[in-house]
Amino acid sequence: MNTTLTLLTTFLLAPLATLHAADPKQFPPSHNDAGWLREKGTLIFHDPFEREETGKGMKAIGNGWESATADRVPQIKQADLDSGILKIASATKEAGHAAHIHHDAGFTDGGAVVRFKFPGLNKDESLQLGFVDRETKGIHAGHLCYGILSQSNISLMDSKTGDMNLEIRQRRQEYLDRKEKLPADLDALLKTKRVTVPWNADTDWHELVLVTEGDEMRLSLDGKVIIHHRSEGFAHPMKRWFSFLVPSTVWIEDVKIWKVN
Ligand SMILES: [Ca+2]
Repeated sequence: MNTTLTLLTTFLLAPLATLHAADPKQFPPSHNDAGWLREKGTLIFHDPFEREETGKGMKAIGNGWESATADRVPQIKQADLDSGILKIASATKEAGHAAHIHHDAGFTDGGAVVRFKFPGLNKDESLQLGFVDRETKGIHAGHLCYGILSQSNISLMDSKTGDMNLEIRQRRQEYLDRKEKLPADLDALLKTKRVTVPWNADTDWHELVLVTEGDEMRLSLDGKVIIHHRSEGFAHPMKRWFSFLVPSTVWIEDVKIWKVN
């Protein structure tokens, strides 16, 4: 086999999911998504959380925040507004679901800028944030696409054409129920919908920027693109809600949502 062919074969055999992992050559330090949003976009929502909540439930956060999980445990306080910080502590066990809050967004290209920290109150603190459209059929609960931060890595996921597509979800569930390995074609398909990079979580404040532009999604931390991926679901024409899913504890001090178009 000649060298060209060997290289080509190596390229073709490389796992698809790793091909679009963050490449510093493609995103030099001068590429700044917060700047892109400010320059090209319109600020459609801003919440600095400088107020006190009006009651116990997650809907008491005010300023248009809603929660699909608040009514499961109305007696437990899962969101506390304290000194300009939204402190989320999920009653995951009691509610049978991680705390979920969302706010209207409404863009095709654009994104969110979030100041957050893991307070270090629990092990395995994680944060999933992204976009939802419950008005489009064929997607479980309208889940479109997400950035997911765990203690050891950060992922981007196209759920719309991946694990939350109703046909894919149903087929996958049959194997999960039987505790069987996914068939190769399904496994390979799902791997193209998600990319992951290693990351070490800490308890500092960070500025997170999550954007979609065409079929690309990018996640930046403190001014640098950490991970990006291209997948057809990211191009969904209507990111109707911006949502947080918090299984444990997370503090958020500022949220901005920008529409580029
Ligand atoms: Ca604040």
